[in-house]
Amino acid sequence: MSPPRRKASNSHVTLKNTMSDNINTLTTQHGVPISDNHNSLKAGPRGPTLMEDFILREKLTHFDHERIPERVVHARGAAAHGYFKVYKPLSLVTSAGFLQDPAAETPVFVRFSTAVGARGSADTVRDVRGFAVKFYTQQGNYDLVGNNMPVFFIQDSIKFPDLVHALKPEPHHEMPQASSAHDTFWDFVSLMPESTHMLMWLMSDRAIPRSYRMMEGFGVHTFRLVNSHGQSTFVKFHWKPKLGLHSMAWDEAEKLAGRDPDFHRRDLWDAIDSGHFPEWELGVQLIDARQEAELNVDLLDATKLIPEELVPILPIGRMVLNRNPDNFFAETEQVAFNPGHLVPGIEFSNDPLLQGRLFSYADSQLSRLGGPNAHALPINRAVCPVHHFQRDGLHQSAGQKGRVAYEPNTLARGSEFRLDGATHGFHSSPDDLQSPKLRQRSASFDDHFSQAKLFWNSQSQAEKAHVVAAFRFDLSKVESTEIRQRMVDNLAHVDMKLASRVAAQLGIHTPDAAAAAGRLGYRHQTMQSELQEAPSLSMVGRYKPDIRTRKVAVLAADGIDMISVKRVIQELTAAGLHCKVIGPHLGHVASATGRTLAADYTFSNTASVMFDAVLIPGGVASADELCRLGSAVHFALEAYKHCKPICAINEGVLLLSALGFSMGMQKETAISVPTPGVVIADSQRALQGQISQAFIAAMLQHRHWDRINLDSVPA
Ligand code: HDD
Repeated sequence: MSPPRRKASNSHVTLKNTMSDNINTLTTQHGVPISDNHNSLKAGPRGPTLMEDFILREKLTHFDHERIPERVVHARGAAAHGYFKVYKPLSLVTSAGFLQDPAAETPVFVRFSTAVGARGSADTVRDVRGFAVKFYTQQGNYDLVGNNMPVFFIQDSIKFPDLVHALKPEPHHEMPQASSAHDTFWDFVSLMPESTHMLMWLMSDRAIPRSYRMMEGFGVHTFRLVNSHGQSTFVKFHWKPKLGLHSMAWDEAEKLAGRDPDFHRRDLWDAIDSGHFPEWELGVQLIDARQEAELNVDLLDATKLIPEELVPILPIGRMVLNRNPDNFFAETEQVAFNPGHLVPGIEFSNDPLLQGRLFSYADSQLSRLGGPNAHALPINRAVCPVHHFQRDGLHQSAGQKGRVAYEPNTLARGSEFRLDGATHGFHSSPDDLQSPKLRQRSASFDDHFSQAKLFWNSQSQAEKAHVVAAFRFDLSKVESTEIRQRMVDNLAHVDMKLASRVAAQLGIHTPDAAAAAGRLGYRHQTMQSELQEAPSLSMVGRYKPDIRTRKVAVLAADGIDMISVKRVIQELTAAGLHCKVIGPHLGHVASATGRTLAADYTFSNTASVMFDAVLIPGGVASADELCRLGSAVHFALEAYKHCKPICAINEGVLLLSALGFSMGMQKETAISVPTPGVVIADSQRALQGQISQAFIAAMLQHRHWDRINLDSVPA
C-alpha cells in the first residue's frame, strides 16, 4: 500500500501561474488577445509573410532564445522539493537557526546530477553524482553543494579547469559524450597522482548508482560549525539514504543509457509521484583541535576522507523529498547553488579547493542565468526578509522604491545597519593569518596513495573485481600505450595486485612503481595510518532491509499458472514491490482455464535492465512460448548476468535451462536456492507464502555479485 501523500510544506517555492486566468484566450506577452494562432499574416492567402506580423515575430523571438547556456559541469540533473528536520538542538556546536528546533521544518530543494555529460546525456554513465541541497532557512539560504563521493580529483581549485577540460569530450570532435574513457582524461590524471584516491571511487560501483534515492551524499570539504560563544569545531557532512546504498552492473548501466537515458530522473519522479518519498539522514563528523592533531590526515585536503571508524558519524536530522517540481526549467534548470551561501553558525575552512569554489559558482551563474539578479528567481529566493541596497542590473524585477540606495544615510532608515556579529549577523571567526604570501602546497597534502590503498583494502572480492574491470574498460579505450602504462605504474603504488590485474588486459608492461616515482607530477610521501581497512568504505553491508519500490518483472505468456503467480504478485505488492507483467504482446495473457492477466510491457518495448528482479511463473505452455522467444530468454539470462534476484516457479525454470538450472535439480525440496539469488520453487509442494518469502530474502541483498562465471552467460 502506498503511504499517504503528505502535503508539501515548502509552498513558498511553488510557481505562480503567469498565464492569464482565462486560459481560453491566448495573448501576446503584453496581454493583447490573439485571434489566430495557426496562420501568420500574409499578403493574400498564398502571398509572402508580412514583417508587420508582431505576433509571429514575438513568438519566434522568444522561442529562439528559449535555451540558456547549460552548466559548464553538472549540466544533467533532476531535482525535488522537500524538508529537513533536525533531531535535537545543536546549540553546543553551532548557532545555525535551522539546526536548533526539532519541531521546525526547513524547506529544501535538492538537485542530483552527473558531472561530465551535457544536458541531454544519459543518466547511468560512470561518473560522480552531484548532491546539492538548498536549505531555505530563516537566516537566509544555506547551500550544501556536495557529491556522492567523499573526496575529489584535485587539491587546489586552480586545477579545476584543467581537470574539466581533460574529462569533457575531446574538443576537436566532441567525443566521447559523458565518459571518462578517453585519452585526455587519463593523460591528465596519470600526471596528477593526487587524483588516485578519487579514481578508485570513480572506478568503483559508487559511480553507477541504482538510483539517486540509493546514494550517499558528502559535503566533501571540511567546514566549521561555530557556536554562539565563537567556539569552532571542524565538520564533515554526510547524507545516508534510508533505502541503503545500491548500484547496478556496468554492462547494465551502459545498456540503460540507450534503453532509458532518463532512468534516474524517471525513478526519482515516479517515486515522489507515487507517494514513496525518498529520505536521507544528515550526519556529521565533528573534529575538535585535539583530534585534528591526532588524525594522520590534513583536513584541508579534499582528496582525503576521515574514516567513520576513526571519527563516527553523528546523525543530526532527516531530509524528505516530497514534491516534484512544477516546471523543470524554472526550478531544476534555474536553481543556482553556491557553496559560498552560508548562514550564521557555519563557516568555511581554508581548503584551497573550497576557497576557489567560493568565487566560481556565482561567476558561472552570471553567464548561465544572464546577470546579477538570479537570486530573485522564485527557486533561488530566500524565505526570510531580504534588505540591501544592491540595485538594477539585467532582469531586475524587484521594483525597488525610494531615493536612498546607500548606507549610511539619514534620509531613510538612518545609518546604523550593523548587527552584533556574535549573536545576530553572519560573523567570520577571527583567524590568525600571519603567513607569507606564496604559491605552494602544504607538504601534508603529499600523501597520494595511502587512502587509495585503504579504499582498495576495504572492498569485498566482488567489489575489487568491479574496480579492476572498470579500470580495464576505461584504459582499454585509451589509444596511447604510454598513458595506459603511466596509469598502471601509478596504481602500483596503491596495490601491486590491482595494478597487475588491470595491466593484464591492456597489452602493456608489468606495472613499475619506481618508474611512476620518477615522473612528472609525482610528489609522494606516505603517512603511516594505523587503519589498514575501513569497512565503511565498502558498499557491501550497507544494504538496508528495505526493498520498497524495487521493480519486479513478471514474464508471462498464454498458459501461465495463474493461481500461483497472482498470489505471489499480491504478496510482493504488499511488501512494497512494484510488479509489472511483460508479455509477448500488450493486452492480456490467459491461463489454460481462461483467467487473464494484463501485460504492462512487451519484450520489445522494455528490457531486464529496467527491473531489479525477475519472476518467471509456471505453466507448460507459457514456459514453452517464452523459451521460443529469444527476447524472453535474453531477458532472463541478462537479469542473471546482472546478478539480479530471479524466482522461477515450476516450468518457469525452463527459461533458465541455458544456465544449467532444471527442476530435476531440486527434487527433494519444494524451494531451493541453487546459486546466490536464484530461487526455484515447486508451487505444488511449496506453500505460496514461502515462495514470496524466499524471493524477498534474495531481494534484500539487491544484487548477488558473488555469482560465478558470469562472463560465460550468453546475454
Ligand atoms: Fe562544482 C557545479 C559539486 C568542485 C565549479 N559542483 C557543481 C554542482 C555540484 C558540484 C553538485 C551542480 C550544482 C547544481 O545542481 O546546480 N564541485 C562540486 C564538488 C566539488 C566541486 C562536491 C569538490 C569538492 N566545482 C568545484 C571546483 C570548482 C567548481 C573546484 C571551480 C573552482 N561547480 C563549479 C561551477 C558549477 C559547479 C563551474 C557549474 C555550474 C554552476 O556551478 O552553477 O561553478
